[in-house]
Parts: sequence; C-alpha cells; structure tokens
Amino acid sequence: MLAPDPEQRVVDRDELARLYHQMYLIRRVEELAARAYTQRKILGFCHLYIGQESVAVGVAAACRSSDRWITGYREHGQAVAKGVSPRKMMAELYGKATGASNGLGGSMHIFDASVHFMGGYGIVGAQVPIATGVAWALKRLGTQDVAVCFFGDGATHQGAFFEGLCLAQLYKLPVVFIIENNFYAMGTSLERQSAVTDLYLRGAGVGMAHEQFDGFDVETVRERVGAALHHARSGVGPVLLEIVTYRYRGHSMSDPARYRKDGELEEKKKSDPLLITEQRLKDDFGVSDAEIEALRARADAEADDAAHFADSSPEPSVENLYDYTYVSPR
Ligand SMILES: Cc1ncc(C[n+]2csc(CCOP(=O)(O)OP(=O)(O)O)c2C)c(N)n1
Ligand SMILES: [Mg+2]
Repeated sequence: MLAPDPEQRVVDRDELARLYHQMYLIRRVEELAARAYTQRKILGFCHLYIGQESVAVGVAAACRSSDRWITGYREHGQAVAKGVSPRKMMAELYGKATGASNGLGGSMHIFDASVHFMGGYGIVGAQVPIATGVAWALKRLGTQDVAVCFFGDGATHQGAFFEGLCLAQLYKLPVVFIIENNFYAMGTSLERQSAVTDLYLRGAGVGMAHEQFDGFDVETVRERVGAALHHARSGVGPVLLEIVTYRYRGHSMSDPARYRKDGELEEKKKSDPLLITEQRLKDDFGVSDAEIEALRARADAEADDAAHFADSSPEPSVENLYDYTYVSPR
C-alpha cells in the first residue's frame, strides 16, 4: 500500500458536507440531463456517471487545482468535480454557444483549460497516452503538478493503455492513472472481458506502483488518491489505481442495461456513495436531517439553474462551425 500523504488534512464537518453537496449536485445535474435527453434537447451520445460520483469528488478533494485531468466520454461528473461550472457543462450537453467547448463538442468533449480540465475523449483508451504526454510536459516545465487520467475497465485491454503506461513508468512521469472499474464495458461484464479481473495487477507488468480499493466512500477515495498523488508528485514515478465502483444506468442513454444479473443493481445501491456519506455526516458529526435537506435543496437549485441556463442559451452560429477544427495561424 502507498504511504499516506503526511500533509493531507483530516476531513472535518464542513469539508464532508461540501463533498456530499458536490456528489449530490453531480447526480442531480445528470438526472436533469437524462430528462432533457428524452425531450430531445440533448442529442447524440450521453453517458451518465450516476453511482460513480464518489470517485470524481474524492479525487478532486485530494488534488491541487493546478493538477491536470484527462478523461473519457463518461465525464460530466468529473468536469463538475474539477470545477467546470454546472452551467457550462449543461450548456455543452445542449450544444449551446455558452457551453464549455462553445457547443461544438457535446457530451463526450467537455474541455475547460481555465480549470485544467483537459477533456473528454471518445476513443476508448486514447486518453492514456495523452495523459502521458501531458505529464511529460509538466515534468519538462518543472512544475509540481500531476496529470490525473481516468478510464474504464474496458480501456485496460487497449494497446494505447499499455503503451502509455510503459513510457510513463520509464520516464518516471508525474501521472496517476485511475481505472474506474464499474464492471462493464458497454454490455460486456468484467469476467467476459478479461482473464485477469484484478485490473490493477496490470501495473506490475510495467514496474508501476499499483493499488486497488473500493470507491464508494468518498473519504477513502480522497485518502488513497492523496497517497498516489504524493507518490507521483515526489518524482519517483506514476501510479496505477483501480477504484472499484458501479454505474446505475445503462452504458449510454440508448442502453436499457438488460445484461445485469437479477438483483445486482439493488445490491450495489446498498453502498450508494450518497448514502454512505449522509450516514457519516449524521453519525460522526451530528448533522441533522434538516441540514442534509438544506444541502440538497441548494444543489437542486444549482442544477435547475444550470438546466435553465442551457435551455435559454443561444445556439452556436453557422460562421463558427469550423472553429477549433484546426489551429488557426496567427
Ligand atoms: C477504440 C474504441 N473501441 C470501441 C469503442 C466503442 N466503445 C465505446 S465505450 C466502450 C466501452 C468502454 O468501457 P469502459 O472502458 O469500461 O468504460 P465505461 O463506459 O464503463 O465507463 C466501447 C467498446 C470506442 N469508443 N473506441
Ligand atoms: Mg466500465
């Protein structure tokens, strides 16, 4: 196990309430996105993160704001956790000019350099070598920042994954690779994808520090990712983490998820990240039901505001259609 970060502070009442608020906000924003999708206000692909919120929020709580995040297409929750405003995130889903990528990216291509959120990529595993490149730049520039790369269980079977890991380890780059193992790659269960189901063991093959843990408790995620960041930041090399999680919805909005075993979803919901944290707030900090309700009400209002903002924002104009396709010479 990686040594904990000696400088990480203990989570106090206010911090835990903040993490709960963030997780609830992400879930609420996505529930509204699902509704907007059925109303055809959001078009194209839309992959929801519901059930996995403790991962993004726990990682954000461990990171410095200047750490760079690189991720895949299931990134709405990560974007909000990293600091993309719910308004900009939702407007991007609606394809509006006020969106994080000016409405030209959509659900899979949220990008906001102002908060060091470096995308949103639709090709499974493609983000791994991109993160290795970002980490290379961070090292060459002499920063103390770390690249954090998220991807799914399915991505760990890609060539790009192995290639990215090999180079990152060889050059001892400051990067933390995070497998979000939600047990499915589209409709294919983990046992049907891979002979090795403890995916973190892939790190051993390239000599990389590796660790696996359950990600349903946001405090555990914060603490273990803090240890990994501390390791990567100290210059000794990258880390591969496997965070065990679960997605409640189908792969994308068009997937009814009939491939699950009977009762599996209900069983997993017993360790719902929101439930765990709500219980901790009550048991450890004496937070009342009324206070929990107030946190939720605030997040509900923020999510409603984001949806209203997206709905009432203008479409991108036709003149801007080809902007950002290629870098314009200056
Ligand atoms: C190279 C490539 N192959 C196939 C696809 C189609 N595809 C999109 S998502 C996905 C499953 C990926 O599953 P996983 O990595 O576990 O991520 P999750 O969706 O569970 O977050 C596949 C096969 C793709 N986008 N890119
Ligand atoms: Mg998966």
